[in-house]
Amino acid sequence: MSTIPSPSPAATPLPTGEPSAATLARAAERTAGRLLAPSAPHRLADVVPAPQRVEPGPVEAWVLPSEAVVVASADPAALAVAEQLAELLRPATGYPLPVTDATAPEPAGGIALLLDDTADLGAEGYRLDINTDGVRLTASTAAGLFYGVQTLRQLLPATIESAVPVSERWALPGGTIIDAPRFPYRGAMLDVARHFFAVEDVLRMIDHLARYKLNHLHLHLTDDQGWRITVDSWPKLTTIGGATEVGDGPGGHYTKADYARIVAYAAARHITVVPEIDLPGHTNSALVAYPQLAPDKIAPPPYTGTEVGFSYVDPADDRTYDFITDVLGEVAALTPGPWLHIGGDEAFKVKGETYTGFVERVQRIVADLGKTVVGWHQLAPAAHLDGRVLQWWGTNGEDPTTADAVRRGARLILSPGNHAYLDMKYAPDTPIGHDWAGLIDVRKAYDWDPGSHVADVPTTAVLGVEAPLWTESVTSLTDIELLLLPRLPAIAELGWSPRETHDWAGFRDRLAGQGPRLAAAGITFHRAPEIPWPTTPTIPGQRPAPQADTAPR
Ligand code: TNX
Repeated sequence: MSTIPSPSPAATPLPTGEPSAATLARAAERTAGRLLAPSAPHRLADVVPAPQRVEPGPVEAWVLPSEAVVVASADPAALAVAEQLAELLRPATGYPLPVTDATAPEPAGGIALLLDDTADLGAEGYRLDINTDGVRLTASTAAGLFYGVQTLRQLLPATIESAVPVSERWALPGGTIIDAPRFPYRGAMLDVARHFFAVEDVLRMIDHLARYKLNHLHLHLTDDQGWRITVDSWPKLTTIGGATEVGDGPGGHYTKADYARIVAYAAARHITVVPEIDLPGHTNSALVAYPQLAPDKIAPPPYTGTEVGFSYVDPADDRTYDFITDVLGEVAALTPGPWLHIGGDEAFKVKGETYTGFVERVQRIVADLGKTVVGWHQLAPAAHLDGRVLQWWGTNGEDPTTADAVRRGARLILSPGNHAYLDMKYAPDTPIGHDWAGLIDVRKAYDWDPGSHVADVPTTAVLGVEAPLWTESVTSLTDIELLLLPRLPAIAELGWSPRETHDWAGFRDRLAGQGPRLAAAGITFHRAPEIPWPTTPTIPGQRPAPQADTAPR
């Protein structure tokens, strides 16, 4: 089998009158022999995260033809998802896949995307029907269509992830999937403060989130080692506070345009950005830039180590709250999503009523900006405020203080340190990462239930899950991917899939099927030994992806 000789698939549709791509593929196969292992037929249920309901039909119902059209409801949001689908499929197939609209889209031998607000599928649900006539995807919202597209993508052969054309039978299993998430909040966090990451790296991480139907990206924008977002009214936060990071690196920061680019890229993938300004601790970089915020009004030296808990803004000075109002106001104005995360963790030097008084004042600033406050669960003892969300990162589910805050109205995002922390090592020999919360192999990341994890917190108070990636030891995109994959899909499944589908053996096998996809897409992942990874197909013309713990540093 050979590649279709075209470096730019979208630009070179097969001319009419020429043999079809399928004919070409067969001819190429005969003459060149097969370089690729035959693609095993995919089962309709081979999807991560596991869908709510799968009704399999014929093992192979339909093969995407080279002349397929993607037809969508005549609505800009539906057409945008149709275009995203076509963009996903064009590079590997080399097919033109034109996108058209219709009032009542029908597959007609291609793919139809229907936006139907009378469909009873929920805000993020979708229905996918695959039969001999093609693919029909139905949802009440563009987000639902987008998630259906992610499922469809996983049902095609793994080589669909190739950036260059591959000769392949683009076969799909038949049947129906009806799917919707268990929890409304499914997220991951990237700490861009300990080490700064370029916008492109963040965009690539957003792609990984989208693949597994996550819908929130939490950016930890400030910490002792660096301040990463421009604040016009306090410019030295970035010019001085942004110029450092852990170790000797140059740091960096996002301009407002950079941040807007991240927000827009995420929004196009139905992902909401949750910005965090960590207060009152984790603020050394701000104190270096503006000593008047410091309790002793003396600028501390810049900090590039990895200790925590030593810095804090002066809770007794009104100017601190003016600063916070300005900063949160500017960040809120750049952020279309409802959330503002105010940190609150490890403020070891601001105790008792001073701490709760500070938090209550900052919670009100957030509410006055029209945003919903999120903070680490250390916020729990402070007074409740409408809508408040606590991000729980404990390692022991017996937490009466958090349970009490929930009784007073708080909702929880679950990020248990010993299951969901992506900066923990997989095994003692993982080259980067921490182990203070223990080692987290894929099974440990998967085997817990967000709905019942914290004692005396009912499932109804759980907004969802988030996998945080702290970056004290993470310095490159390769590092990010190594720690993210394949644990992110485990956390994504806990956030999306109904509890009844929870099954380690089944998950392990479905996850194994992701290996060739990630490899074909050139994405680094940890070849966790407990997962039965299949042999990765070689895609002609593409460098093999780095795959091991030993990825180049
Ligand atoms: C604890 S988790 C922290 C972070 C560190 C992390 C390292 C949390 C809210 N605070 O400041 O980066 O541990 O794992």
